Amino acid sequence: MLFKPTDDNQQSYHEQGYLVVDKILPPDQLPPLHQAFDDIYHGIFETGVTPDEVNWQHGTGDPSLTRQICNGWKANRSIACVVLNEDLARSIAQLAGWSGIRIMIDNLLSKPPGARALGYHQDSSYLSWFTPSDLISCWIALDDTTQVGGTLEFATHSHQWQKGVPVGEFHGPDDYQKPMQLAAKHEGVQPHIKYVQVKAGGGSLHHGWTWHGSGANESAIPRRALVLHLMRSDAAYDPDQLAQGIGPIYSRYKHLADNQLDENHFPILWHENGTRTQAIDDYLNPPKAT
Ligand SMILES: O=C(O)CCC(=O)C(=O)O
Repeated sequence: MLFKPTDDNQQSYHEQGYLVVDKILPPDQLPPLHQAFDDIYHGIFETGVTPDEVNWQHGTGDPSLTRQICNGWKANRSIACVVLNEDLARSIAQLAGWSGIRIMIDNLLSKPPGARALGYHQDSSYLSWFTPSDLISCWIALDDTTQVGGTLEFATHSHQWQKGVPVGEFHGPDDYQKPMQLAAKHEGVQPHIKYVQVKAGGGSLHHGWTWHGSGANESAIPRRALVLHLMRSDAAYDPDQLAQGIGPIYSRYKHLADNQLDENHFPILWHENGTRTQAIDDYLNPPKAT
């Protein structure tokens, strides 16, 4: 992994609510990830485990939508090698200023030429069923990205705006910026938009309350991205949120007797005291069949 945050990066991330990074992954890691995306969207799950959310498959998925799979790391080891990577996790934790970090969910997003937009949103308005509810996301471009190609975009400083509730459509809305424009109006500010335009292997990191979304892909090349949504290593289920209902997918991993997050589903990727989830390395390097 190539990304090592500097003090300036940290300051910029906390001020703006995001950081754009030229190089997160080396080029030789891209072809296995492209293959993994292809396999997963064709229903080929290398490990035999189905991802937690399969929102698009070849043959049945709406071709005009951006394709989405959640927790591809459970299905494919090329994805897992990035999502569970300790060096990357350490760098992300250092950027956030955390002493330990765990994966909450990954997202495999694929927006082929002609595919529609993804609506602006704040991740934490969907993903705050844990406490402390701090969230950081790492978005890794697997193709060169451009504004016309529907790259990720951020409203600068918007992590300091009001914490909203989910509004509008995520997949293929007519006016993808509308929820953010309304939020900006409520703040009394004119939004300043930053487009993440990087070479494949670059990307960005953003705060859980930063408004972001992406336009339609009006270019001739695909726009694939691997996204890691991460929480602090000391996060646990929030009983108040559980009582309100957090949906069937992530509540099913709740222990009967306590609120601890199960490390099989939410592994600790790095901690300054060395307590990375032990099973990760066996999972990434299974014994060879004889
Ligand atoms: O890739 C996109 O267009 C949206 C990504 C996103 O919502 C996220 O990284 O949280």
